[in-house]
Amino acid sequence: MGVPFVVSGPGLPAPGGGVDDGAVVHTAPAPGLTVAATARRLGVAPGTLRTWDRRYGIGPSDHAPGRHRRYSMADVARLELMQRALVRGVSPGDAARYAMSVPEPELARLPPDADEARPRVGGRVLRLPGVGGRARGLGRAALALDSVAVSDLLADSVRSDGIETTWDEVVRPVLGAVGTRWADTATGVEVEHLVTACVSAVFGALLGGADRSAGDVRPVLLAAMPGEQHALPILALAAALRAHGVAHRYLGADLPAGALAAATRRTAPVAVVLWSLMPQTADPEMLSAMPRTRPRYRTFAAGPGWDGAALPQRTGRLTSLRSAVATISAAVLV
Ligand code: B12
Repeated sequence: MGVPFVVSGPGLPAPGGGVDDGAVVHTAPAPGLTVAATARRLGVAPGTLRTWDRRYGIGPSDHAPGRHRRYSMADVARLELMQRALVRGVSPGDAARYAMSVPEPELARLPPDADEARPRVGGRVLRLPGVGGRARGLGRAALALDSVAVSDLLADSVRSDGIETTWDEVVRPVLGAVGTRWADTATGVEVEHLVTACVSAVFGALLGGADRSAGDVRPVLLAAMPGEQHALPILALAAALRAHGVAHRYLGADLPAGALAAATRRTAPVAVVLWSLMPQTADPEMLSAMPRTRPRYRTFAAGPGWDGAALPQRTGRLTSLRSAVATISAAVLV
C-alpha cells in the first residue's frame, strides 16, 4: 500500500512538512495518515492505535485537541518499530518506550523488516483476552502471515518455557481465537494453515535427534482417529513425551484402523493413545477391535471428541496435555 508522503534524503518529514534536514528541503506539507489508513497499513484495528496512544503515549506527534488525528511518516515508523517489538514478545509498554526512544533522524536509517515490502494482510485483530505477551505476539505475527516471526516466537518459547507451557499458554489461545474468528466470519483459513504449518515444523523438529529413552523399550503409539485431521494436540503430546524421555511412535493424522492394527502388532507398544477432537471421529468400536498382544498394552482415548462416548472397560481418558504426559509417564514406568 502506498503512503502519501514525499520522502527525500535520509531523514523523514517532520509533522507539517517543510523541514530542512540539512540536505533536502521538503516544501510540500505532509498531510499525514488518518487513523483508519494507519491501522490498515499496520494490520491492526483503529481502536488499537487509539489505545496505544492513550496508554503508552505513542500516537500522532502533532495531535491537537478537537482536530482529527494524523500520523506523520515518522509516527508510522515508530508504530512499525513498536509492532516489530511486539511480534518478538516484548510487552506493549516496553515496545512503545523503545519505539519512542529512537531519535527521529535514526528512524529512516533502521534496517527494514525482513518482509517490509509485503502487502499488509488481515486487517483485523484476533480476540485474545487475558493472554501473555507471547500469545499476543503470535496472534499478530499470524495475522500478518509472518511465518518467520511465528516460527521464531514458537522456538523461543519452547526453549525458554518448554512444550507444555508453549502449547497451553501460547499456541492454544491463538488456535482457539483463529477457530472462533473462522466460525464467526468465515475468514482466516490462510492464518489457520500458516500457524498449523509453523507449529508442525517447530514441534516436529523436536521429534528428531538422539532419543534419550533406553534402546529396547516398548514405545507408546500415538495417532489421530480415522477422519481426524486435527493432529496438532497429539503432535504436542509426542514432542512433550520426547522431552520427558518416553519412547513413542507418532503416527499422525487420520490413521486408518488397519494401519493402527499393523503398527500395534509390529511395535508391541506399552500403550496406544488415540486422539479425537471432533465427536464424529470418536469411534469406540475401533477401540474394541484393536488387536490383542502379549504383553498387553494400555489404551487411552485422548481429546474432547471422546466426551460422552461409551468407552470399552479399562480405556483411560486423557483430557489435557499436562495430565496426558503425567498419566502416560506413570503408565510406562509401571
Ligand atoms: C487448526 C485447525 C484445523 C486444521 C488442523 C491442522 C492440524 N494438523 O491439526 C485443519 C485446517 C486441517 C482443520 C480442518 C477442519 N476443521 Co478445524 N480447527 C482447527 C483449530 C483452529 C485448532 C485445532 C486444535 O488443534 N485444537 C486444540 C486446542 C487448540 O483446542 P482447545 O479447545 O484449546 O483444547 C481442548 C482439548 O483439545 C484439550 N486439549 C488441548 N490440548 C490437548 C492435548 C492433549 C494431548 C489432550 C489429551 C487434550 C488437549 O483441552 C481443551 C479443552 O477440551 C480449531 C479451533 C479450536 N478451538 O480447536 C478448528 C476446529 C476444531 N475445526 C473445525 C472444523 C469444523 C473443521 C473442518 C470440518 C472445516 C472444514 N469445513 O473443512 C475441517 C475438518 C477436518 C477433519 N476431518 O478433521 C471446528 C470443529 C467443530 C466441531 N467440534 O466439530 C473447530 C472447533 C473450528 C470452529 N470454531 O468451528 N482445522
